[in-house]
Amino acid sequence: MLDSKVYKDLGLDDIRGRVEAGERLSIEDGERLLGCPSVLAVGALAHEARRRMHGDVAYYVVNQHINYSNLCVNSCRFCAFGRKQGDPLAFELTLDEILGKVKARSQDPITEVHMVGGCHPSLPLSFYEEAIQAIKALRPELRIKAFTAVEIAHFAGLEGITPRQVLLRLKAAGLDMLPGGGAEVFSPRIRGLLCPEKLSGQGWLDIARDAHELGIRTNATMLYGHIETARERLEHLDALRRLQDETRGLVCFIPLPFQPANTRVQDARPTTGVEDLKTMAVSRLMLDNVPHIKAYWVMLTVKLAQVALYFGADDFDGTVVEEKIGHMAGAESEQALTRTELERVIREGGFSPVERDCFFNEVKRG
Ligand code: V47
Repeated sequence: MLDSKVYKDLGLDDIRGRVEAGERLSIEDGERLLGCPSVLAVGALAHEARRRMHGDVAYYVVNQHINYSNLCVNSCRFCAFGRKQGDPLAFELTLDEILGKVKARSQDPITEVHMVGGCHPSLPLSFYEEAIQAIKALRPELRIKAFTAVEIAHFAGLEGITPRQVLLRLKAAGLDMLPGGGAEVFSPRIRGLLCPEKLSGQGWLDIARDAHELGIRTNATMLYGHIETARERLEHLDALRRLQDETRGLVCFIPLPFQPANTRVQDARPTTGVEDLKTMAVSRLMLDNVPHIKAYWVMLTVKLAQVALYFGADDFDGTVVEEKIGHMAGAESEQALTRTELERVIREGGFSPVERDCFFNEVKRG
């Protein structure tokens, strides 16, 4: 933390005291931090909270993203990935093609497959069960983090069963965890304007709760930097914090800066670095019960993600290899990082790299 005089001058003395005492911050505290003109003062508070939880460790994972299809029944205005049938950029992988992607990486020390797609109009749940089973048969040591709460709700609708039943079937097939996508901003106002067909914010939270109750842990995201207010961001964080008080099932939170290219959000501009760092820091400070905060380099760029490790983030995500959702929306980052590159960026940032699996268990290599 910076000198107490700095916080006194900024009118944030009370918040500094609460962070020092490990007390919970209110939504209003969060608004004051987001509005604070000194990104360093806010960042130093978040760094203190981060250091208490994780010391100088920064985590990364050796993973592989697989997008099985971008066909989507929804038309979210912020999304450049989803396509309708017949669109020249629409794609759909067969089971063999999904397995081909896993086989192509069989020499790499991957521990996690992150698999998501759009809300495909017709693929049955059995397709996803078979995909999970086949990947596990090929490489039993892999953890499969797949299908957002939005996809789970969609599968349930197609099959005429409950999201809980979908989760149970996927778990039985070998699903280890749900990724954090689809949360966007929970505000009904924002969803009405940007993604009216999508599962509601409350629906997202309910499915995450179902998953946690069934022993399936999840991540959570927030897509920010479009038309949401500071208050709506903070209410989103507060909703996640309340869910976590109930279930303890959230592993990692990922603030995603909106990438505007090829989207239908009017007058949208990319976020700025200071906005990204403040949002990261406020996320760490508000989500006092969520163990990990991810600097997702794909959306932030590698350089800003490295700096974000001083603003509350403790995780760098992973090698990724082939990313579509951010890059179709103009993300300027690389497609992949090697383990050596990830470790170098973390180490040169002044942190100790620790390889983890999807649950943040340390991976020890012989
Ligand atoms: O749900 C869509 C977002 C998410 C854009 O759980 C956009 O470990 C920026 O959830 N600009 C998918 N973001 C990515 C995601 C994720 C990524 C890495 C790790 C994990 C994890 C989860 O991307 C979507 C949506 O919120 N998104 N369009 C866009 N134009």
